[in-house]
Amino acid sequence: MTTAKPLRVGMVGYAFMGAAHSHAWRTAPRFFDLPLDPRLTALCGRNDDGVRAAAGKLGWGSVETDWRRLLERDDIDLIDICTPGNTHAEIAIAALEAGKHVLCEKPLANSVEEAERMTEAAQAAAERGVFSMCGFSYRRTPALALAKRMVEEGRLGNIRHVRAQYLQDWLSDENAPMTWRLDKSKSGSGSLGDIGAHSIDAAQWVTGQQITGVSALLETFVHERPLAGDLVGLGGHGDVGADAPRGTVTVDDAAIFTARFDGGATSAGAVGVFEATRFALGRKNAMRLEVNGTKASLAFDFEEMNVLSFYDAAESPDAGFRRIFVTEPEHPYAGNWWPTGHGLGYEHGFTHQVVDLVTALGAGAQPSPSFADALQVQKVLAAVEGSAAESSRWQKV
Ligand code: SOE
Repeated sequence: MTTAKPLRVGMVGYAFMGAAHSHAWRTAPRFFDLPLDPRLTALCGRNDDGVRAAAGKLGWGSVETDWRRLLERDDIDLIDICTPGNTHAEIAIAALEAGKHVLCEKPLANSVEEAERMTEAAQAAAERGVFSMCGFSYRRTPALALAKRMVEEGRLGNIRHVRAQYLQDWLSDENAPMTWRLDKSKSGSGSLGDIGAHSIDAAQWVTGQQITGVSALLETFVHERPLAGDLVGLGGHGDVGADAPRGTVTVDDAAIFTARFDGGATSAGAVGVFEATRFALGRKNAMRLEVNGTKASLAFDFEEMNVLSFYDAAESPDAGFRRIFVTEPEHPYAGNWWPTGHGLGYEHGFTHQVVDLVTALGAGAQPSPSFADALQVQKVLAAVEGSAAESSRWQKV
C-alpha cells in the first residue's frame, strides 16, 4: 500500500480520450513508483445517465453533470480536460484560478487568442504552485522518446530535414456521419488541429527546433455528411441511409505544408514537409516522423510503434537502416513493463503521460509540455490556416 499523498482527479468528458486517460490514471501507479497516488475521484459529463454508466465502467468514484462543481469541491486537486477544443479555455482558466492543477487534451485551444489567455493563466498559477500540462501523448511513445534522446546526444549531427505525416482513413467514406471533429465551432479545425498538431509538436520536440514559418494548403473533400442523430464520436459509420439529413463540414479534411525551423541551439534551421489527412485509404493511424541529419537519420511510424529505424552514416553503406526494437530496460519507460521484446500499445503513451505529470507535480516542477509549449503549436496551426487562406503565401509563426 503506497504512503504517497493522494492526487485526487476530476475528469471532464468520457469519450475516446476520457477512456484513454481513465486507463492511464488507474494504471500508472501500478507500474511506476509515483510521488503522488492518483485517485479517480469524480467524472463529469452533461448527461446524468451517460456519465454514471461511464463512471462505473471506467472506475470513477463519483459523478458531476456541471464541470463548475468540480472546481468547488475540496476533494479535487487536478482537473483533466477531455472535451472538444471549444471548451478548453473556459474550463482550464477557471480551474487554474480555483487552484486546481490542469491536464488539457490537445490541441490546447481553438485559437491563438484562447491559447494565449490559457498560457497567461497557467504562468500566474505556476507562481502559486498550481501547474498545468497539454496532452501531446505521442512524446511518451518509447520510440519517439528514444529519438529525442538520440538527437540530444548528437547522434544525428545537425538536422537538415524533417518529414512528418499523420495518415488516417476513417473519413474516406463520404457517408461516414458527422462528428464534432468536423464542426469548426467545436474542433477549431479538422485534420490540421486534430492530428497535424501531434506532428508539429513531435517534430519540434524531437529536433529541439521550433517552426518559424510555413507555406500551406488545406483541402475539404466531402462538404456534407449524414447527421446520425447527434454529432457522433470518432469514425462510426452508423447505419444512416443516403436520404438522411446532412450537415455541413466546416473544417479541413487534409492539411499539407512546408516549414522552416529555427535551428535550436545548434545550427542552421532544418526544413520540413508536413501532411495530415483522414483520407489516406488503408492508413489507420500512421503517425510518421523522419529526421535526416548530417551524421544519421531516424524514422518512426506509429503503426509499428515499438520500432525506431536508424541509419548511421558512419557504418558501412550496406548496413542500411537498423530496426531498433524499443523494449530494452534502458529505453524510455520500457523497463517498467515487460521483458524485452514484448511491446507496448497506444494506451501506454497516456500512462507515461500521467507518470511524467505526477512526477513533476510531486517535485513542485513545471510539467512538459507546458501551455506555453502548446501555444507555440497553436501559432503554427494559425500560420498554416493563414497561409492556406492566402494562396499558400509564406506565413511567419
Ligand atoms: C482522431 O483523429 C484521433 O483520435 C485524435 O483525436 C487523437 O489525438 C489521436 O491520438 C488518434 O486519432
